[in-house]
Amino acid sequence: MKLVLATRNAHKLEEIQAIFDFQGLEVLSAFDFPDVPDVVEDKETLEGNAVKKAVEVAQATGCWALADDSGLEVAALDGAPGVYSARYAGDHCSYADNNVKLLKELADKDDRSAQFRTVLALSDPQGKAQTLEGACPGKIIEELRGTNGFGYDPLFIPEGHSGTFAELDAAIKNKISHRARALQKAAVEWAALLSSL
Ligand code: ITT
Repeated sequence: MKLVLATRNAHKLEEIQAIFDFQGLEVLSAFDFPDVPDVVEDKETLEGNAVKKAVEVAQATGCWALADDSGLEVAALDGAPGVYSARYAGDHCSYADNNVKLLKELADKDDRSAQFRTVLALSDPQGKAQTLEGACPGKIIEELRGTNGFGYDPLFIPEGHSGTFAELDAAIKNKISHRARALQKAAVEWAALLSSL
């Protein structure tokens, strides 16, 4: 059976494929279906957007689909950028623009604690979806460090480490990240379901 990873983010796709063993499934991604329209992420929660992405891609392709919606939640900013992490600095902004904006918003804040959170949604071809999540606590530093990864990685030090996600080896990020934790949970909770596809 085919499973479509409902993302057009190449970094995310690479991480999901490195973390999760899809045991015998033929794994495709949104890049393999150029005619499937981009999903508009207009929900107010990570859960809402994850379900929307999984359901729309499953219904459009006729395959099971797995979507990941992730965000950075900063305590001193009441959980922002959260569900708006991709476009924090405005529509069509770059990762660099978002990092500049985050540093500006945090300039006068002492509390630098934050977490990354991932919600995974798995949808059957008819659009029936289920979700689970993973989080990674840490803190936001005051200057960009490292070149690995993507997004806010150069500003985020995960708890228990001294390097940012962008300084740590990809293999370490892929063991401890929000995405890794959600996928580890999926491997347990959805094992029977995924192996029956
Ligand atoms: P898809 O919807 O196509 O999967 P996307 O980039 O829009 O791709 P999200 O909405 O889930 O994906 O991601 C929101 C943003 O959160 C993303 O653009 C990054 O800026 C940030 N982000 C997500 N995961 C991250 C990670 O592991 N490290 C750093 N930043 C991350």
